[in-house]
Amino acid sequence: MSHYHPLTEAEAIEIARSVPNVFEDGKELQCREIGDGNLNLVFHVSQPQTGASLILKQALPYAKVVGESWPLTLDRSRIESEALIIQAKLAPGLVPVVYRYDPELALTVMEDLSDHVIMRKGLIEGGVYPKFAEDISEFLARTLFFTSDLGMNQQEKKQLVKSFVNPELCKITEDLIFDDPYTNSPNNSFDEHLRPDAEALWNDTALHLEVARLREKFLTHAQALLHGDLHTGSIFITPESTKVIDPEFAYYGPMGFDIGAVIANLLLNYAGQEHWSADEAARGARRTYLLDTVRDVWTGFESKFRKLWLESGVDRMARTPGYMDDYMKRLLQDTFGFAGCKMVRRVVGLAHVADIDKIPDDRVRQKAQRLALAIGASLIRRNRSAGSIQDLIDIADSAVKAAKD
Ligand code: SR1
Ligand code: MG
Repeated sequence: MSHYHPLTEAEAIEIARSVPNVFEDGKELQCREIGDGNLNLVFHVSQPQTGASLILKQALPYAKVVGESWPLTLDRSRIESEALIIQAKLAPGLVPVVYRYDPELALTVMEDLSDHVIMRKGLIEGGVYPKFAEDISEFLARTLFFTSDLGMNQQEKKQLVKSFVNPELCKITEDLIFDDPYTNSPNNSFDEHLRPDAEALWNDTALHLEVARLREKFLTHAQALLHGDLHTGSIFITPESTKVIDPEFAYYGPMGFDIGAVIANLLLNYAGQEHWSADEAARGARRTYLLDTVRDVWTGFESKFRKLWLESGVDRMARTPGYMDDYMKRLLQDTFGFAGCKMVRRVVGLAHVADIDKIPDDRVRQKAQRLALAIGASLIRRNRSAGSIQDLIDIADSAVKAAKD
């Protein structure tokens, strides 16, 4: 019989103590539950006398953000630990080290990254991360390429597709990102001043057609093993280091979904600068930094992915002249579309982001929300005609200019 139960802090200490070569015997351990995400318990166990520490992450059998009325599989804990192990092999140093996975307790014991900050918080506080674009483009290029039919044995890939079928977590995305924001769903949540904007989204059938196409890709296009929830709350950062965490939404899907997630969250912070920058000059400079980062993420990803293709490609037909250029163009277009969907859902859907929600002044928050919606909707509308990352920068720039007029 399963001995699953949500751990107490005392039990977390006991488990942490049993991990070899971390803590010194006979010295006190302390524990705090620090989970501030939507789904899990996270225990930080430390030994003040030695400075050693660990993280224990335990899946709850329901979505914490909603409560016990929304049951959720514990298998996501297996998916997360297996994804972290694959990502560590493909992108060394860019994910936390996993020390132990306990399937019965749905528990992953991993490296403590408390010397880093959650990137969303860091960006809100004005942090500058010169290594981020290089690191995240490396993570994206290597994890996506080497789990795709371009970079791995295609029979072994099918086995991986099978073990990463993640129906419940995918359904969250299918509903919250690709359905609810476009209808009057009880899952939606938005400030009342945004009702006209939400209703416009519910009635925009041309937009729905684009979202339906992107939703179809998310449902059917098993292109690579995705992280599946790569927002800035899933990234720990310092100016020198980047660590991607929380791949419990991992599954085989379209690559542009991960790339779009990173870009969408940089752009949500860009919209939030209505409040987080002290004045117009600082706002302009900060937005330039964020757009430069967006550009560097895409161009870094593209050049690394193309290099991997040329040096490590396994598919003879993929060397057909013209195919790589066509593939990269489609990836860029998917990135636009998925980034747009991810922006819209964070304003009118169920789970929002602090970059915008924590803006205290109603009028300023409303401006940031409308800016995020305008950029998001444009990216969705224009996804299939996107030709370069400059098109995306232009969309973000013009939305800011239009908001000033
Ligand atoms: C019910 S879970 C809500 C959101 O939190 C996660 O981080 C995912 O983004 C999900 O959509
Ligand atoms: Mg998460």
